[in-house]
Order: sequence, then structure tokens, then C-alpha cells
Amino acid sequence: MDFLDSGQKFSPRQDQDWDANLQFLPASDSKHLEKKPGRRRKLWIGVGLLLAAVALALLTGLLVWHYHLRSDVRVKKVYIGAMGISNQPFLESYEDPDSPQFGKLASLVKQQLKLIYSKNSVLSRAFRGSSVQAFSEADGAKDSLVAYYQSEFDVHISQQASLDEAVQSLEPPSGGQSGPQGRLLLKPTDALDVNNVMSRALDPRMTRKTLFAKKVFNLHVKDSGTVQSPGFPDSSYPPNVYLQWRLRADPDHRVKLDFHTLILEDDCREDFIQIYDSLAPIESRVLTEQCGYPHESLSFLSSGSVMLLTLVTSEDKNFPGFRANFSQIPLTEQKCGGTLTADRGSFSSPFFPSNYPPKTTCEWKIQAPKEKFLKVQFNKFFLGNHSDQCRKDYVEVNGKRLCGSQPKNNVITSRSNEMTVKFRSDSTFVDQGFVAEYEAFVPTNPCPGRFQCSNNLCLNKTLQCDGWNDCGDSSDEDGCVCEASQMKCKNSRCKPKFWECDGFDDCGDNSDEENCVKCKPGEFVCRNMRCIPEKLQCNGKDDCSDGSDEAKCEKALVLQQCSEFTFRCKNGRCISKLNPECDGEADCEDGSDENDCHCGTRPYRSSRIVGGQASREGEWPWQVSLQIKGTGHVCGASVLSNRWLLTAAHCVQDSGPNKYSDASQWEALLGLHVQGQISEWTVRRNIRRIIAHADYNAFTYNNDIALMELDANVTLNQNIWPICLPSPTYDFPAGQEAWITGWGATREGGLAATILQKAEVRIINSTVCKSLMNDQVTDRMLCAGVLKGGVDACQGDSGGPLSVTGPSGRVFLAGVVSWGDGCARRKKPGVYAKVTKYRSWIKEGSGV
Ligand code: 4AZ
Repeated sequence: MDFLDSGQKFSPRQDQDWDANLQFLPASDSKHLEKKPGRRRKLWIGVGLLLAAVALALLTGLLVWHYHLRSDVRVKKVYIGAMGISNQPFLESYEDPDSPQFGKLASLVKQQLKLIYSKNSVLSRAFRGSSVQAFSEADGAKDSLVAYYQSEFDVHISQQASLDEAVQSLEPPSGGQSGPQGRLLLKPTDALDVNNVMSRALDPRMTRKTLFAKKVFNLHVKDSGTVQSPGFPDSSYPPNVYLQWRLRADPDHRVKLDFHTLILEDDCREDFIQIYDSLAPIESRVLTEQCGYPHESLSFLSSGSVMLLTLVTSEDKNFPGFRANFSQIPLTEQKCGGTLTADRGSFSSPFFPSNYPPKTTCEWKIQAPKEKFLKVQFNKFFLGNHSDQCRKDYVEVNGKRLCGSQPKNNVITSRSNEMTVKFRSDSTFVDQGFVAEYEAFVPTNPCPGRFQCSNNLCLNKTLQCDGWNDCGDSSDEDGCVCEASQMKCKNSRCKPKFWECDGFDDCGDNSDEENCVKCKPGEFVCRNMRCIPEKLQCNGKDDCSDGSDEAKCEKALVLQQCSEFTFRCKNGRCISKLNPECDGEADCEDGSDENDCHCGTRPYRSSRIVGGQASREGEWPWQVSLQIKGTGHVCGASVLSNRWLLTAAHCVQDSGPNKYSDASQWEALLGLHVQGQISEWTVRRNIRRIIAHADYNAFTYNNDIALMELDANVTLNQNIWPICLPSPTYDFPAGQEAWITGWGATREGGLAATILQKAEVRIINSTVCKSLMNDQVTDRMLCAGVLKGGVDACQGDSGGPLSVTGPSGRVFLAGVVSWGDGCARRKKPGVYAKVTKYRSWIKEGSGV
């Protein structure tokens, strides 16, 4: 966040040097710019305005004429294509563009293209020339190859669409296979047997004038190896480059590309990588486009023996880049589909959790004994996006198509003992795919010994009426008899009483939030507790005088005055929007709410410490293990930048002979998942400096917060990434879900965890918490937990993060694990240092 000055977060390189070629236009007559006092000023203004209007009309006319009527406004259009040639065997020398064989075949291809274009009046008029970039074997066809080319056309600006249409008309109808019928019967006697042509306009980002370095790397995948962006990992990738890595596997093999690291600028218009199922960057063969710090497991497979990886970068904001491992696997290795006859089992899309390959079809037939029905549940389901109405990649279960992403509790049941599941991917854009579990059941008893949700999911009976929506459709919380400590929602669900009026819709019908405040019906309750007419909400005026009536509206309002609830932009002005920082929308006039937002993201899509469960590697990349050298793990901490960590002050207090305040005693392990197992992602650093809060009180635990400076910067990677710091006015409302993580004890007085644990808790209302904790909770503390007990931070988790996901998916540091009355006791939440109270202290100490 950068509501203050810029800090020492990972700073992408931003060279500020002025371009030597830049010149500023001089004022045509500087005297005219001088202010001339005089009696006839008004008249001059009138004349001036008239002249300006005439000039504007002239300019508009000129522009219309320039772009629409002049015959010489022409544009250059570049198309990238592939051509199947069935009467030419692939020779090894074709891999070398400087070989005579390459040259000979390239010239035949160029002739052929010219001939093809000559048969179309639009193309023949506009065609300027072609070049051949590469050849590859044609998959599965002997004596055949594919030529990759680039053709340039020159057309009048108004003719661009006709040119696109004419180029498209050369392709066989969509879905049409190459073959004798698809042949272009145009060949001159000695020419090529062309069976397929496909081309697409070149992505304009690749024709940016500033791209000065273009380079192609040819790699043979037979010997596995790595590709990486120039300078990785020691320096950022260079600006303004367009790089291509052409990967070729042996015949009848696929190329497999697994990303080890990928960290680029967040904006795909500037820096990005693309992967193609082709040797040329043909848009209709793109498998993925990535920028920023992707959230997926990045592993890609080609449909045939070639793959292309491209990197395009812009002038500024250059990041560490990427490293990926390449290898080849036989085409025959993909065995998907088949007949499944067991009573229960699982199956997945090919190569899961890697992305599935393009152009793939699989079919599973599930057969159960005659008296049983079948159900299938998708535990993971990522098949692109839903916008194409499941025409591209999809799963079809008993004739019903699914695509996009699906919730885990989606269960599909068949009313017979047979089920067919089909999977299909088209030639572009791949995704991670799915994992499915199936089960045969007796129709009269679908969930033996378990609870059956309305959506057919079967759950452990203990999860029924526990206040949590485990089914996904809340049916496990319907029709429950509420305990004395619970309230009954209008929809008959039971929720803990202290969730009433906590600003969070726990019931699902908002009935726990009704009748909470003393405002009259039809009035809106401001955060400062004023009542205003409901209709004044989102009217673009600050009617509450604290911005809260404009806080959840589409447009952020710049306020006349700031309050304890409003975000302060870098320019000093405050805006009404609640929690605007790093939410993906620039709300401040100066855009400063989106400054320094390279934080709080993690590489994996996320699917309980005490009551916790093991986390996935890389799920909490800001989690740090603070260790006393020679002893081992003592406390947790959070990564704030490539140099600074945040922990608890009580972790760094001397205790008898243990000099915990001495930086040289400590070491920090970043990117650690399992204690004692150092992975390639783990970085160990000594501590240069510890800054414990000067007002830390060892009796009350007030101000239990400390900064640690590493002795050397770390290169951020997919398992080491900073968490976002909330601004002082960031709101973490009571009832909001939060996550605690650490290697601390898994029960009060118990042993520490080996694998990093995670547990979901909720932010607890401070008044409720004060009363539960005998008034020992100050305004600089935050409570979170599960009041029925069983889930909590414990010894060894101290200093670690309380992570809350913000509106755009970025994770914010709400608290630092501090203290509690034992661990996971009923009605005894965990207490955390409230990070919003220390935002300026952190900035002063670390610059972050
Ligand atoms: C500890 O000793 C500790 N239940 C941390 C958190 C909590 C209790 C103890 C909260 O580090």
C-alpha cells in the first residue's frame, strides 16, 4: 500500500531516464501566451472562442477526410500462419534456417502462398510478401510437414475487415479436417501438396515499435533442460524484448513445459508470456497467456511434437521473470477414459494437476450393479471460462455439459446404473482440468451412516447443525433445534448468538443483522451511528459525514474531509470507498490506492495449528519460520518485502539465559513448508536488525509487534511473497473469515507441527471479546477464533499472520499472533496485534 511514501517492497525496475529523442513542442509565439490587460478583453475572448470553434470544426473535418476519404491512408497487416504440406518428408536440415534445403523449400512455400493469394481479388491486391520462419513434422502423417510463415499485406484503412475475411476464407470450414477434400487445388506442376492453411493477424503487442530486441532460440526437447528469461534469477528481465523459444520433441512425442517460477509485471498489455501449440505465434493455437504472479500450477503439454514460448516486455516495471523445465513424453502415454466398474473410484483429466493438452477427447463409462445408481462429484474443476457456453472445452455427464469452474459440492446423480463422462478440449487455451470421484449407491439409502445434503453430497453427521455451511447449499444447517447459546434465523438455521448484529450476514437471509440498530425503518445506519434516509445512499454526496453511505457504491467519492473510516490517498484527499486498496480499481484521483500492490497473491488456487489442517506448499508464501540457531523453530513471522519481516515483540524478549533480543541468535526460513525439509524454494537468512515496538508491555501484551530486517534481500519466488499491509482505516468487520497459519502446537501443551498448518477462524466483535477475555483486550488488539472452541493459534504460532482475503482476492495482514487464554478453549478466542494500528510505525521502521 502506498498511502504514505513509496517503501522498500519488491520494487520493479523503473528507469526514469528521459529518452534522449524526446523533444517538447515549442509554443508557436510565446508572446501570445502572455496575459494582456486591456479594456476590450471580453471582446477578445469572444473572438478567441469563435476562432477556436472554427479551428475545432476544421480539425474534425480534416480527421474525417484523412481517415475515410483519402485514398492513401494505408495500413500494413501481418498474418502468421501454418500450412500443411503432404508430399514433403521432414528433413533434419529443415531445422536450420540457414541450410540450402530450408531455403529451397521456403521459396516453394512462398511461391505457393503467392499463388493462393492470387486467386482472391482482395488478397492479390494487398499482398506484399511472405517469409518462412520454420518447418516441423506433421503429427501422425508420414512424408508430411508443416511450414510456418508470415505474410504481409498493405490495405486501405477501411479494407482491414475484408482482408481478415479473405484470409479466413482460405481455411477449411471449422471442424473440417485436412485431407484430400480440404486440399487447395492450386498447385503448379512442381509445387507442394498443400492440405491446410491457417493464419491469424499478428497480435499488435508484438508489433510495438519499441520492441527493439527480437530473438529466437531453437531447442531440442529430447534432452530435458530449462529455459529462463534473460538475467534470471539475479536480475530483472530486459525491457522491450520479444523473445521466442521454439521447442521440438522427437516424432510422436509431446513437449512438456513445467514452470518453476513465473513473476512478471501484473499488466498483460505490457509484459507477458504466451505458449503456443505450434512453432509460430498463431493466435488460434495459443494455449495460455500469463503475466503477474499466476495462481495456477503452470505445466503445459503440446498436442504434437512442437511448442512455442514467447516473452514480450515493455519499457518499465521489469520483474524477476521465469524459469521452466522442458521434457518430452510419448504421445501414447495419455490413456484417458475407459470403463470403470468398481463401486467407487476416481478419475481425472489427462495429466492432472498439469494442464490438459489441447485437442483431446476422453470418455469414461461407469457401470454399477443393476440395483444401484451412480453419483459423481468434481473435487477440482477448472475448464477455462464459461463465456463460450461450453463449446470449447467441456465435461459432459449424461449429456449435460459443464465448463468454467465448478464448486466442489457439485454432485451429479444418475437414475440408472450407468453413467458416461466425456471430456473434450479444443485447439486453444488449456486449463488445469478436473478430478472426479464416483460412487455407486442403493437408491433407498444414498448416504449410509452419513448425512445427505439436498445437493446429494454425503457428510459426516457431526457436521450437521454446527453453524457452518458444509453442504454448500446450507441444507446441513436447515431445520436444526437451536441450543441456548444460539439464535434462530428466519430461515430456521441456528447461529451463535454473538454473531447477531456483527455486520455480517451469517444466516444467509440477513435476519441476524435485522433490527440491530436504533435507526427507524427506511433509514441507513452510518458507521458513525448517525441515521440518514436510505435513499441518500450512493447519491454521490457524503450524507453521513464519514463517507460510509458512499462506501459500498460503484463509484468512489472524493470527500471534503477525512475520517477514521476513510482511505487517504497519496495526494492527501480521502475517498468514500471501503477498503479500496489493491482491489484492482483505481479509486483515488491519483490512483494511489493501487500503488505497491505486488502483494498478497499466491501461486495456487486454494482449495486447521489447533483444529487445523496441513496447508499446500506455496499456499501461504508470506509465512516465515523464525528459528534460534541450533535450536529450531520458535516463532512465526510474515514477509513484508524482500528485506523485512513482521513478528511479535514477545518473540524477541530475553528470557533468562536466552538472548532472544539479539539478532545474531536468529535465522529466518522463508518459503518453508515442512520443518527440517529445505526445498529449492526455501531461503535461509540471518537477521541484521530487530526493531521491537518501544511501547511493548510484557504484562499486558499491548503493542506486541516487532520488525526484523534480513541481512540480505531475498529473490521472491512462488513460495516467498509479501502479504499486503492494510491502511490504518482498513475495515476487518466482525464475522469476517480469516486464516491462521503456523508450525505451533497442535493442542494446548502439545507438540509442534511439522507441516505448515492452516485454520479458518472469524474476526470477533471487540466488545464481545473484551467481555470474554476479562477486559484484557485493548484497542490495539484484534480477536479471532471459533467460539465453540477447537480451532486456534497456539504456542509456536506467535508472530505469525492472521490473513484475510480482500475484495480482489489479495490477502491482507489483519493481525500478528500474540496471546490467548490457553489454546482453542471454548469462548476464548485468540488475540492478535491489530496491524492497522501500526501502519505508520511499520513504515517508519522499515520503509515498507
Ligand atoms: C503462544 O504461547 C500462544 N490461543 C500463541 C497464541 C495463543 C496462545 C498461546 C492463542 O505463543
